[in-house]
Amino acid sequence: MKSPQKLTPKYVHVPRFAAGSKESIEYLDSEGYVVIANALSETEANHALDLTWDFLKELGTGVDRNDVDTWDDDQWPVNVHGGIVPSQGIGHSAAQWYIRSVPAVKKAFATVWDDEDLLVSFDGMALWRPTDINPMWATDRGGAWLHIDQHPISRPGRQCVQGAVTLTRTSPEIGGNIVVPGSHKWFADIHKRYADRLASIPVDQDHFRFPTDDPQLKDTPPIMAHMEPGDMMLWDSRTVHCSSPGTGPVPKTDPAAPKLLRAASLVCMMPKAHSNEDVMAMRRKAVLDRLSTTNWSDRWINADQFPMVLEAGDPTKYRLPPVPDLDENQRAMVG
Ligand SMILES: O=C(O)CCC(=O)C(=O)O
Repeated sequence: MKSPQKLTPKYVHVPRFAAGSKESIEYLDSEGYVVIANALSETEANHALDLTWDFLKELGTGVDRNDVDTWDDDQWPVNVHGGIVPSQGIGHSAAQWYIRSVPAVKKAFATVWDDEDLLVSFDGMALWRPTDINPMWATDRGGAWLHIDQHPISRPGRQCVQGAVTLTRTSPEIGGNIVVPGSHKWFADIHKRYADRLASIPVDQDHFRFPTDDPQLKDTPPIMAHMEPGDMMLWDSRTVHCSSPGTGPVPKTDPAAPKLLRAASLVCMMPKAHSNEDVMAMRRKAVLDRLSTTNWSDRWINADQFPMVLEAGDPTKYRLPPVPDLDENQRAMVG
């Protein structure tokens, strides 16, 4: 079997489209992903980054934005796979609620679904710490966790479009999100190609690791699209994707002004019509309990119960953010 490390994504500049444009939808339909230019302005992206640091500080473990010595795992929130912080209240942080409320973010999703009545995920964020300070902070390498986020049998067709709003500029050295262009069109055959593998995956599990020795990847290798601060990548949950560090070396950290290599907000909106009253009742309670979720809003999935989160140690050492004071628009997105 091919070693995952050999599957090196190609860093490319792809077309970037306005939120809500017809062209963005055509590109998403054909390629399985699309980059929305400046869903947040650079000023909004910087504000969201400040709010992200407020969240990290308010965890109460001593994380200090200006002191990289306080960013190690004993103080940092639990992170999984590609440096994603999925829990400890992040889904209800002021940063995440701010990003979800920026009109262009909703507009992009509303155009995908041709529906304004959307529920938002209570997702987390990819927060990559500088690997020149600690190489152990490197995220999983692209290829190690190439996946789709939709069960190939129980969820046929387009069911979900995921998003990642980057607050920082990507570069070939740093890395970022990777996608396999057009691979959403492979989805319908997965149950035939990988019947054995699928047999061991519960039908309600929307995560399928895509084999890195699949011959289709030879002709269509993964790409890593350049993203400016505030850009949002949208991808169909059937599209093969993940994230990966770049080729390095990463920018040298200034100890007087340390920075995250990457900060990206995971955000996903689906039609409310795909959900139901029981799920929405759980979601309203999740706001009060500050529980995070995966990308799916049509089903209740509690990210604070991820095995990797539970195994990572004592969740009570982190203080939760305050219960968010949601406006009417935000409450409508809870359901
Ligand atoms: O952009 C990233 O960090 C990867 C996100 C991802 O793979 C996912 O949310 O499924």
